[in-house]
Amino acid sequence: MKLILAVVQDQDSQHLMSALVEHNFRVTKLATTGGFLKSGNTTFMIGTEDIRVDKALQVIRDNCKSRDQLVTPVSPMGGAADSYIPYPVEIEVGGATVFVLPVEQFHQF
Ligand code: 2BA
Repeated sequence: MKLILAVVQDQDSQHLMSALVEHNFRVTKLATTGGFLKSGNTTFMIGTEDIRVDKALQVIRDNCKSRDQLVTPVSPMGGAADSYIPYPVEIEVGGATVFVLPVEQFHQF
């Protein structure tokens, strides 16, 4: 058995949840916060048999898209802070960041 942890953008979370349930995956959805943007994202916990991991990855890939986002750096990189004019820079936030972990034991009491 594997545990899939997938960090996705909030905008994709409802579609992804529906698609996973439609494909008979058991899912837990967590409200999370990205360390870099310090804004909300969504993390899915999906426990599934090894043989179904590829299907889960496909459903995630099909329902999550990457987007460009403007970010204003908070402070200059080693320069003088008093003359610093913050310019927004564009970064690409990925469709999904996915970890696949082995599950040693699974219990439901
Ligand atoms: P955040 O940490 O808020 O990062 C959002 C986006 O900011 C990242 O998109 C990346 O494009 C950029 N970014 C992050 N750290 C950066 C840095 N040190 N320098 C420059 N740009 C940086 P993604 O890479 O697609 O990540 C989306 C979200 O997935 C992350 O939100 C975080 O919540 C999670 N994540 C990504 N990699 C992770 C990892 N190795 N471990 C745990 N969570 C991760």
